[in-house]
Amino acid sequence: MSVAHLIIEPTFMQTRLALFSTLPYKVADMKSDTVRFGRKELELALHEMPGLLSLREQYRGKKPLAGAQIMGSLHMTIQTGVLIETLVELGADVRWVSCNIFSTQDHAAAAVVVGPTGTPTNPRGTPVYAWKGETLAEYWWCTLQAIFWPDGSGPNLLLDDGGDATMLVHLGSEYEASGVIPSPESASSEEFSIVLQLLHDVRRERGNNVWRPLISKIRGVSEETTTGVHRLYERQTAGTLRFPAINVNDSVTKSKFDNVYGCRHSLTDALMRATDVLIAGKRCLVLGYGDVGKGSVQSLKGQCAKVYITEIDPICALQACMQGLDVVTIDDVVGDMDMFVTATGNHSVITVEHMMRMKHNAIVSNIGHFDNEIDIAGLEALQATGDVEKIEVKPQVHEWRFLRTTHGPDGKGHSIIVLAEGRLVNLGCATGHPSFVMSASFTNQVLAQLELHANAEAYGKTVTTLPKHLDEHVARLHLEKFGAKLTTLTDSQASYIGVKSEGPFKPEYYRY
Ligand code: NAD
Ligand code: 3DD
Repeated sequence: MSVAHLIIEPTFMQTRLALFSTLPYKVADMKSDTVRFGRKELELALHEMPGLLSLREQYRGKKPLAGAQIMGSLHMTIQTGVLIETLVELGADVRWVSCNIFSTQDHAAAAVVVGPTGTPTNPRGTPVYAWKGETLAEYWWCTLQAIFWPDGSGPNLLLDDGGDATMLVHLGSEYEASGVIPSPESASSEEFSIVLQLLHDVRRERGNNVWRPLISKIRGVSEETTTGVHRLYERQTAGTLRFPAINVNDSVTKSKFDNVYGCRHSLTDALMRATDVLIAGKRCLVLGYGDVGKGSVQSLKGQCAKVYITEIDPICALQACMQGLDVVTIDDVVGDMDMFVTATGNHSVITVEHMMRMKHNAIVSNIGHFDNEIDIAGLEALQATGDVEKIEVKPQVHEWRFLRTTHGPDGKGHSIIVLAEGRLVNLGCATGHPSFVMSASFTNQVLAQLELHANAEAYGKTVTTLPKHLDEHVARLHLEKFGAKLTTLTDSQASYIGVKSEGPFKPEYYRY
């Protein structure tokens, strides 16, 4: 056997996957039935996504995104599949990963890889590196594969959800410039130690000039969610943002719809699929009463739960009072609640101490972007010392049994039921928001990508939102589905309220 056959590609951590693989995609399965199911659901979803359908019709045959190389890091669901195929129809070259280890819908990933004209044995779709149940090392391996095109080039646009892709390219180039990559052992979390290991391995493989050339070609990013936007504004304030960013989350037709009505639909869907527990009459604590918290409360109240909230912000707290909600602190009520839902975008909102005081079999979940809202790491530390036992009920549903408490059955330890390992429950234990809601979010994403592709350099290294007339356009595209009929302003009415009869209908400072 020649020596060449003995050269073993270095693999990334325990993934047994080559750091720079030549895999054209990696998904859970490419069985014909999986692909057929995914394609059928993509077809059905498109009918429920009038905004994306309208963009495809508007730009049919025009390819306005020709030349765009878009790397996307956003939950690989059926709805995201429609987004991806819209970007491709508009001329973009796309590579994709999910932004969460549990949110991929495997039939969506498979159908997107095959594409509308391909077959499982001859895929002609979009390279996707995502499968439900990735390990953290596999997740970051996927991100690395999607960032590099087969010709070694990188993206010129990012489409991000939570900021992981944006963070990786920024940290990679910053550590190259400083010449030092912190040691993985110095990381404050298991996940960040994996990121650092990835950067070390890339430098070992390809040297110290990989990320700076790559980031220099990235013209901009469009960011999907609140937490990712927060990270972008932090970089803008610190002066470390390397390219313009469009904050898609704060398009009104995204955050006041997806974050509210999407969570209203998908939270109880997830709780029911995960536990089959009756929600009616149960005492449920929603932590955070922002857009997602408001939708989550509506979701639970829709099932006649008794809902309480926690807040730090007096305005949101007052809003809750006006909705007849009790505004409490978790410390005061933790032992009385049957269910917990964190929706703060903050960290350590539910601590191990809180979980030790919870009722037996209390259900604990998070609907915020990251898994640090609930102190899962703290639970794992107790598991390591033998104080807590983790029992899998089914994937993404675990009983954590405390062995030292005495308020469980027969005076023994109590248990809690943690969903999706503290990751966002609506995508980990269900399929997330419905297509119609995601249509508004993703119409904003496509408009943002079109704007960046056409005019990125005009923005500087800033975070901006799309103009109001586009927000109103997105809303308009979705009214017909409901049979809604708008009233037309007369000229005198328009001048009376100081707007144009064709809009925008609100001043910039208007809060919806
Ligand atoms: P938001 O800023 O509107 O709301 C968060 C609220 O939490 C704020 O009102 C804030 O005052 C409050 N808060 C912060 N720290 C708190 C604490 N320690 N205790 C109590 N309240 C606290 O943000 P949002 O748009 O509602 O998003 C919340 C999170 O959900 C973000 O991480 C966002 O990325 C994510 N998100 C998830 C989905 C999903 O489908 N799962 C959809 C949209 C957004
Ligand atoms: N998110 C919720 N449901 C989703 C779905 N069906 N597909 C893709 C993403 C989905 C998350 C979004 O709400 C995202 O916009 C966010 O987290 O803000």
